[in-house]
Amino acid sequence: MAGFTPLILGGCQGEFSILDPAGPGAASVAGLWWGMLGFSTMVLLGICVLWIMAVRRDPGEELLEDERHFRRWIIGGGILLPTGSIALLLLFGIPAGHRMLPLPVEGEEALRIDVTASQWFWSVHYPDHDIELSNTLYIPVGRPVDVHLASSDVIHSFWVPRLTGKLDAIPGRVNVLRLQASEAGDYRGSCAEFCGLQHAGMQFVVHARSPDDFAEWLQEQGDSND
Ligand SMILES: [Cu+2]
Repeated sequence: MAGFTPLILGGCQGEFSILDPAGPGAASVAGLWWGMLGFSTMVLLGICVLWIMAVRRDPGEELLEDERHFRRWIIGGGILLPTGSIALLLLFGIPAGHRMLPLPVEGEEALRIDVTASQWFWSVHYPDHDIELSNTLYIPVGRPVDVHLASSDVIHSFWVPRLTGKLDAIPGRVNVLRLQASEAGDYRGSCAEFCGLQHAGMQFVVHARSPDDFAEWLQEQGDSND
């Protein structure tokens, strides 16, 4: 255990870590992950206690086979515990999912970026600014961004672990994913749905820039498009 722990914890950091969030969507995913880890640890400990009690029981001990005893385990452990666990998960899971939806926001309108996934690259288009990029997105820090996701061939999945949850790009339809960065930086993203031989190489980068730097970048792109 002592040998494996550093190896396992090594996965908590890095460019693809959901446990190092840099945006509100990713922060709620990370919170949910920690909650689930805590809850599943308690369930595991409970099972271990029952297992130890069963192993240590004297074989000659008389079993309590009355109906009340059975009912307590079946209703408590088989119905109430799973129902309560699922309800608790939904209570925290639904708001986390809402942060990925393109819901109306107060203040500045969300920036729209159209992203089309193809084997094996990402085409990026800013419809309001007439900018085309590939495998790269630029976004302003602190402003919600709605990524309109499409696919030109098979199912792909758009995922920037440090910014928000993942969403599938499905041929024939457009799915919308809300993402937001709370600090400037370069965030790596990847296709998260196996889509063919070069799937592992289907990566991209989201450059989050301060609003001023982003406005400057837009200006430069406008110049280079003219
Ligand atoms: Cu893929």
